[in-house]
Amino acid sequence: TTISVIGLGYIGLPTAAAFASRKKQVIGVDINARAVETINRGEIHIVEPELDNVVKAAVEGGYLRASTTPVTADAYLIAVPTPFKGEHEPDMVYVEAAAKSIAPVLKKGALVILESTSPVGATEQMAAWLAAARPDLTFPQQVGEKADINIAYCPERVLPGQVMVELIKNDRVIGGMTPVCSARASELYNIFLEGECVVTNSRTAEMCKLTENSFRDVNIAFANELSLICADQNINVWELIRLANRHPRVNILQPGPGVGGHCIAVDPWFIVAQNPQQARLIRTAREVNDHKPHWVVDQVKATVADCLTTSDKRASELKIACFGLAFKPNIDDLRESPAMEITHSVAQWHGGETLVVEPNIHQLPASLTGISKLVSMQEALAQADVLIMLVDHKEFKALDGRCITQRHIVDTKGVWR
Ligand code: SAJ
Repeated sequence: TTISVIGLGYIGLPTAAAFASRKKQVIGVDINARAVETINRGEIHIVEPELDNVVKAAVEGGYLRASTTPVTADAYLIAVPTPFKGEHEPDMVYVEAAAKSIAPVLKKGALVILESTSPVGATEQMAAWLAAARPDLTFPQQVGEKADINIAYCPERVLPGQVMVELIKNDRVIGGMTPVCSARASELYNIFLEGECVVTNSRTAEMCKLTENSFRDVNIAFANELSLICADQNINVWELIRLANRHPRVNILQPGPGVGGHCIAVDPWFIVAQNPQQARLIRTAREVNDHKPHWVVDQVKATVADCLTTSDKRASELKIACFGLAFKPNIDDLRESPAMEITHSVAQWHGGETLVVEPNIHQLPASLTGISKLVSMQEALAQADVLIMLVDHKEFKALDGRCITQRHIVDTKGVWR
């Protein structure tokens, strides 16, 4: 079996490597020539624990190679991004381009799997693009089980930072366009999967992926809303949640500076875009979570004002230290990070110096250079008048509370309570 993975990013590359590690011939395809070169050298262009070793072994063993042009294969897995277009609408251009790029090399008997997070109906749409490009072949939407090409939707559900473990251990939802499509897709994933393949149709599988991330978003929104209410009522929200969670049927998540990353803050909008009338709770949860960084910035402004009333310093002499930039703890990923958004707003607003502590990076991102300064945790604690805790990195949690002499603190993660 030859497997071709289209899109060698955070999902495609680990998946390609997982198949190759089971001694399958894998050809990864990406439009990014530099990523292709890097992979062919046995190296990786993304940060993910353990991925480097698996890719290196797969390339050296001759099981994995990358290319910028599509090739004929027995199975295709499409793992390209589905970003927004306009106001929170899913943009299917990359899926469309991927489908159209494999269409000319598609041979009778091939299996095509879509893994990208997609709106409901995307797999049928992809099948239509393929059918339009290849009138000489038959597809499941035309002839059902007699089709020359099998098509399925099988969403990824791995947690960044634990991809190589979750890819193999997690159960997998398999949404074939027909039962045979599902059976073939299950057989393919069973090459490396230790979790179970759970079979359904493509529309349910598409909705399932969106549902999982919306569930998490709604639950985080509940925690974030509680944090606003508790601040107003002078109640410690972390203690409150700890107590409420002692109830056998209550399990509240943790509030924070907002919701970041490329999935939880995006996928719920795909549901809202398709069902704006019905998806009221899902939309509101998104709005609650997106509002949280603005609320934190207001808290910072109020805390700085408070600090000024008790200090003999002028505003331009005050130093503010922001702890953490990443979108969640113990990673270096700054994209779509509420901590970045808050730090940027604070640094632009504040007349004095803004210090940044982020143990996982060595250099500030471009948007923060010139308006803030990357310093060590010790420097920030020694110099700053106001502390803002944004990400509960292990280094910050390990800090001895006696090192903190500041009285003016905004703690969005309850680390320094
Ligand atoms: N967060 C909170 N409070 C919490 C938990 C998380 O504020 O109690 C915040 C994080 O700080 C972060 C954001 O939510 O800013 C998202 O982080 P996350 O760890 O919940 O999720 P992601 O984005 O890293 O990965 C999610 C996972 N989905 C679910 O857990 C349902 C992962 O399994 C998916 O594969 C991934 O999205 C994806 O690719 O869709």
